[in-house]
Amino acid sequence: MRKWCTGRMTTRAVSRRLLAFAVAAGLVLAGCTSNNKQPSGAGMMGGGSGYRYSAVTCSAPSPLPGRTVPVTLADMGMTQMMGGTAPPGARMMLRAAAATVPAGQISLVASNMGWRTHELVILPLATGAGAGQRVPGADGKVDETGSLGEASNSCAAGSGNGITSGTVGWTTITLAPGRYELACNLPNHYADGMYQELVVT
Ligand SMILES: [Cu+2]
Repeated sequence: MRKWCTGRMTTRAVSRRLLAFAVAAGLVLAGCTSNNKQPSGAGMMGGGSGYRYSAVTCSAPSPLPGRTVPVTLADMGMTQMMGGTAPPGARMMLRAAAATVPAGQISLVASNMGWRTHELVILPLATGAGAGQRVPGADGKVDETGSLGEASNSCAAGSGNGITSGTVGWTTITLAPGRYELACNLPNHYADGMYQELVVT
């Protein structure tokens, strides 16, 4: 702070303006965070983790067929301009509101509260395999063989070009008892932590 006070007049004025802007932006963000309902599992990330939970601008039809399972997609990006691009090591997350659901029709509703574009793919888990153990290829994506469906549309059901920041995508699938893995398979997103096991009983 001291260097701003000793800087030239013009630099000082600009710095003050930037500081005021940063403070204002911080207040706005803090307001958003406290007003928005935190998704279940958010506590695991700890307070002030840096994850952004933005309001979503659309919603899935209600009710959807079968059991509805909300899924939160989030990241610690900086701008919506990034689209789905993410380097290895970026922090992002995928959290389903339920870890166990009864077999049958299940509607997964994925809300993208992050900055980046995301998606939700439902993959079978092989016996003995755990979520997060798939090895991405050179393209940063995991093998989607056996996929049971996906929500990758903005404000719409089914497959598309991704769930853009602040929107919702959903899909209804029928799952037999077993273990499944919910994942975001945009490049590097799986390796960056976007996966969770879903047990169907
Ligand atoms: Cu993602």
